[in-house]
Amino acid sequence: MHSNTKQGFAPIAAIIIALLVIGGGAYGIKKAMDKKASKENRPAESGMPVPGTDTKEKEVFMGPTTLQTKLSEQNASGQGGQAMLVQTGTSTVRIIVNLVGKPPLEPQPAHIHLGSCPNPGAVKYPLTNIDKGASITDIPNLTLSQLISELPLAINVHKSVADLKTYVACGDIVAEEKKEAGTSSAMPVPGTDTPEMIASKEWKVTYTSQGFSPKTITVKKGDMAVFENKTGKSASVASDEHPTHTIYPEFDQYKTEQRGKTEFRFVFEKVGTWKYHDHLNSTMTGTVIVE
Ligand SMILES: [Cu+2]
Repeated sequence: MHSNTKQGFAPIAAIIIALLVIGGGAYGIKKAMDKKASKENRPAESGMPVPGTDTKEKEVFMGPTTLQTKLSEQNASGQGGQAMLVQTGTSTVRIIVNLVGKPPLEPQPAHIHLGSCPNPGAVKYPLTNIDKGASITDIPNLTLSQLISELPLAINVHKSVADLKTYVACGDIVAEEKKEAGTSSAMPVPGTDTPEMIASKEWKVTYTSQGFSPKTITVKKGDMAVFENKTGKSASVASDEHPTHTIYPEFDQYKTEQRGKTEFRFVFEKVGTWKYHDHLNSTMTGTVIVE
């Protein structure tokens, strides 16, 4: 009896310890997964788009906070629109700028400036150049509340790299959370009042030594694909055919300011089936179907 009790104790203690370890491990894994989830964007995770299901950025993250900034036309540019500022994790703010009204073919620099429109001050946070009316920027180590504490700030869009002095659109960031219902919130935009067309999506393609994944993505016209090079080697995403890239000549990382970067962002404005490759390793291929 006595020895039985002793023998029985050891396995029970072992089970308790095991449970504690498993529990602790699971907590750690969950934390890691939460972190990971916050870094990845939804389209890449969910794979193919489901027509009709409008997956908004704000549904992706726990406790999202979104600010909406109206960008007003400056200097009779014919361009205006909006910026969405979304907290996409514990310490990243994503800024999605969409302009409507005859976007020029050349990239347009944009920044968050100190101060207010129409004459904001120094650049506080540079944004991704606006390409054909759209740009997405992730600012790490920043929260929306921190950003709000730094107000007044303004989002300002410049005419071109060559003509930074001419402002084409500007909007003061306001610390008012975007209301769920009023997606359009009656934002007047030059030349249009269809705010629906503003919501463009971002699709992630990861490039590893195994190739591009997903190998084929189906996007909507105006959506942005983000090609992330995780091969550890130089790569350059380019439209077929190698080496001339004439099928979709604009779709060529090397020709953009993102040349040599590990991330290539491109907005697909042409409907069609676009095969591409890594120009530095042309056996690695993928396809973007633009509907
Ligand atoms: Cu090539």
